[in-house]
This record gives sequence, C-alpha cells and structure tokens, in this order.
Amino acid sequence: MKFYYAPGSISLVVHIALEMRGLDYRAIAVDFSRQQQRSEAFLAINPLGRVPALVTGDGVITEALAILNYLQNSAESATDATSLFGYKTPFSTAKIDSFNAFMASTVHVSHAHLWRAERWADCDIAQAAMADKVVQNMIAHYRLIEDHWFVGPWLHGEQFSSSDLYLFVISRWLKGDGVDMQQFEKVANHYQQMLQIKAVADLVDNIYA
Ligand SMILES: N[C@@H](CCC(=O)N[C@@H](CS)C(=O)NCC(=O)O)C(=O)O
Repeated sequence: MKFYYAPGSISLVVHIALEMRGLDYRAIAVDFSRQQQRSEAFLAINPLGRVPALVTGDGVITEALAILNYLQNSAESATDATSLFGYKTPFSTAKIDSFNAFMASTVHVSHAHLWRAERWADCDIAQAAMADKVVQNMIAHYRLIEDHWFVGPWLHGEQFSSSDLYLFVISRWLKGDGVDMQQFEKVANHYQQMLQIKAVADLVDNIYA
C-alpha cells in the first residue's frame, strides 16, 4: 500500500493506525509548502487535493474516517486482528463512528476556519470573523468531549479504539488554535497516555515533529 501524508495534518490518525497494526506500506510525504497537494500527480490520486490518501490493491481510499474503517474491516477478516480494533458489537462500532464523524465533520472543520478560511469566503472581513470564532467553537467541542464523550481510561472505556487516535491528533492542534488543553483534565491526561505508545511517540518525535 502507498500512504500519502503531510506532517501536521490529520493524516497522523491513519499513520498511527498503520504503524500500530504493523502493516506493510510505503509512506509518501506531500509537501504543502511546495503546494504538492495541488500538483497534477497528486490530484490524480485525490482530486480534492487533500491528505490522507491510501492506495490499495483495489484502488484509492480518501478520507481518514474511511481509511480507518478499511483498516478495521481488514483486521476483522485477518487472523492477526489487534486490540487497536477490538470493539466488535454493532453499538460499540457505531459509537466509534459517531465520535470519529463528529471529529471529522465538526471539530476539524471548526479548526480549519482559522487556517483555511479561504475555502469558505473570499472577503477579508468574513475570513477574520470566522477566525474569531475558532477559540469559542473549539472550547465548546472539547467541553462536550470532556463532559459527554470521555469514558476513560480511553475515550470509549477500557478498550482502545480509533477514536483515541482522532482525539489525540486534533488535540495537538489546540495550542495553535489558541486553546489551553489543560482546562480539559481528561483530555490532557489522555494526551499524555497516547504519548506512551511507542508508535505514537516515534511519529510525533520524527515525521510529525
Ligand atoms: N475530510 C478529510 C479532510 C482532509 C484534510 O482536510 N486534509 C488537510 C490537512 S489536515 C489537507 O490535506 N489540506 C490541504 C489543503 O487544504 O490544501 C479527512 O478527514 O480525511
């Protein structure tokens, strides 16, 4: 498999999953500073010009959520299914999907209003107004995670899941968004817990430093 990623981006969610499962893949960096995500070569892989993208034997998969589900379904059919994807009941997998969809479609998008406002508005005043809402929105989302979603010791309880990857990666963006993670005690502890996982520490210290 070929895995297209960019440091600092949501691709870290998938990158950790690939590493934790010990899968055979080749990581290919997409250099945003050189606008490689808009190059003809990359647009042929993902016409949206975004990472992550995973090239499998069956074709390309885009969207972090879909790639995680693909890896999960592959693990279920494989004999080496690891504890990373240990939840199996319809309800528990739906809870994972529910949280991950919230992170992908709401929290990630709120964060992007600071960094990619040009996607939604051309006018400087509108872009500035969107940027001004980021702290308030991110705090509201994280309050919901802390008070409603978080079960502990992992997000959904005793069993680690792909939702822990999502929570960790987006939490890394809080500081840049102007939000102090320490106001969310469970999230801050979870962040430190995640850093104890070797695959996570290796990626964060090196490729995503
Ligand atoms: N919904 C997509 C979002 C992917 C996405 O927005 N990736 C960003 C990095 S976090 C990107 O590639 N941005 C490049 C650009 O906007 O030019 C997913 O969850 O995979």
